[in-house]
Amino acid sequence: DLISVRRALLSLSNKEGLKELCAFLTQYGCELVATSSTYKAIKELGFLCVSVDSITQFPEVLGGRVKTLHPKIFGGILCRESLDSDRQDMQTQDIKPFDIVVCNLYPFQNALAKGASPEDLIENIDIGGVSLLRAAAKNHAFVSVLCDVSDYEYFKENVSKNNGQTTISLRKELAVKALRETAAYDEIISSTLEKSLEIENNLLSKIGPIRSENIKSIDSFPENLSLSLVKQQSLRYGENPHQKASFYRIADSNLKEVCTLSHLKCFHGKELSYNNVLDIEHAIKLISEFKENYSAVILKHNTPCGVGVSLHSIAEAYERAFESDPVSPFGGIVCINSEVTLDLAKKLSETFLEVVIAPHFTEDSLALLQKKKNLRLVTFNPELPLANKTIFTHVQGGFLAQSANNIVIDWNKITYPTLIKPTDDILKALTLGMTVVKHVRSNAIVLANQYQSLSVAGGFTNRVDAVEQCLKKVRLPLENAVLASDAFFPFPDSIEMIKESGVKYIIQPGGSVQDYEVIKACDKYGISMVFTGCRHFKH
Ligand code: 93A
Repeated sequence: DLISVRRALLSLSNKEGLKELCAFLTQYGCELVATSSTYKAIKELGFLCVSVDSITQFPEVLGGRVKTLHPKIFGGILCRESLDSDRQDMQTQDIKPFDIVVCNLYPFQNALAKGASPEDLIENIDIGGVSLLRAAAKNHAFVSVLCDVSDYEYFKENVSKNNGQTTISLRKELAVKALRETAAYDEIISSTLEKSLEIENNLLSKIGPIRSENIKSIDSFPENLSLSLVKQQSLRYGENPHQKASFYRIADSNLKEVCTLSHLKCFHGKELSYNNVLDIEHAIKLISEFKENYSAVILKHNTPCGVGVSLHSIAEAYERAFESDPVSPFGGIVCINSEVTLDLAKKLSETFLEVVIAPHFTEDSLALLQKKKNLRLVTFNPELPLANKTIFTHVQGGFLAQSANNIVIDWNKITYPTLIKPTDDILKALTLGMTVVKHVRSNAIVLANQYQSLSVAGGFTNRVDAVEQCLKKVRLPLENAVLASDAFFPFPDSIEMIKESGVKYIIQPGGSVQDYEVIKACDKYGISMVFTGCRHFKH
């Protein structure tokens, strides 16, 4: 049941972690075979690699539509060396077996989120990659399949433990993951195409029912865990100086979770405190939702107080996050998804902050920020936090466990119940608002435009107060602003208030028995509302 890693096929749109993976595989003498841009990347990293076309003796054709679709490739993935007849075919047709397939698919979902044209979307439908994953999963008796960067570590750990061999249980697990990946991928593509056909037939303006089966989570949830805890480190004190505190790590290799403290590096400033750890974790979860080139979030007491995105610079993204509420960031923490530049460092220096978290810091930005002795500077790997699939909350004598709230807005499941439909720019604002509100304690309301949050209100025990506070706190103009709500409006009363403010767009889950009244109120005031079908309570 143990298979050596002798030959790997790599075909990757996302090349993160490639260097470490190639270094790992080649140390066991594994031959690397790759498709065009992956081949180039591997060579540039300094590893030996064989191109797919040199094996197939057939060039990549039709602008990349046909890269791997060839019997020498698929034969190598599907062959069973234990079968005489397969071995015979392999010999006569010169088919060499692959032991590993590493493939992540064309990023259809990203293209969709970025508003790609219908032609671009079509080109982002992966054919060969899906087949590679499916073939490797089918032949898991012999082949390991890696479809997700976040599984590389787990794979490497497992293979190291077994002296360069994969176990059948590892290959089975990876196969199931790959099949789920292709199923989810096809689901997105089919519903996107279905919807685009509907638009042509003008069938969209119906109120769709809000069904819980619209919300699918493909994450597996560990039903039976026996957890042991290991003390990782003592913390200076707890939430307040009179409370003692430590950090305990869950020692359960089956859980495969990323441990917050072990993947952060606090390299400057005071030691991390209990509150810092909580805030940092939350900040990283929030920033991970933003795929824009430059995104910045500011948090205070575990609550976002400003979020900004920019296509141009991280300084602009931060400025946008800051200007929406320049009072709250005092003593807050800032997390960004790109390098801290000198420009940004100058802006950060203007405010007293507790922590700055980023994937990197430029040298000149560090020279400036390190002048602040107490300011904690932390680096994190922006890819890792998404791997967390189970959330534990402590209660007296035990833990509550739940699968992570990994649902992102699925625009194919959105319904448009009001007369006016939002424009594309407004869809961006709706997405931003809904993404932020998901990270705010319930009841939560967020006002946003397409570049930034405009006001955040959370922790209210009724929705009317949340709406009222949110509107009251706004400092920037409400032009093209949208209002996002973490759960449905039970009554139309909030809509009356929203109308007074001039806000014309609402995003909310829907699903109230009073939805009809809420929709009627929106239509009466010319407000456009969309339903996501997905509630985001946060306790
Ligand atoms: O257009 S495809 O569906 N045709 C193929 O034969 C094929 N084989 C692999 N796309 C195909 N792939 C995909 O190409 C992989 O899933 C991966 O995302 C990408 C990597 O290609 P490259 O290494 O050239 O960037």
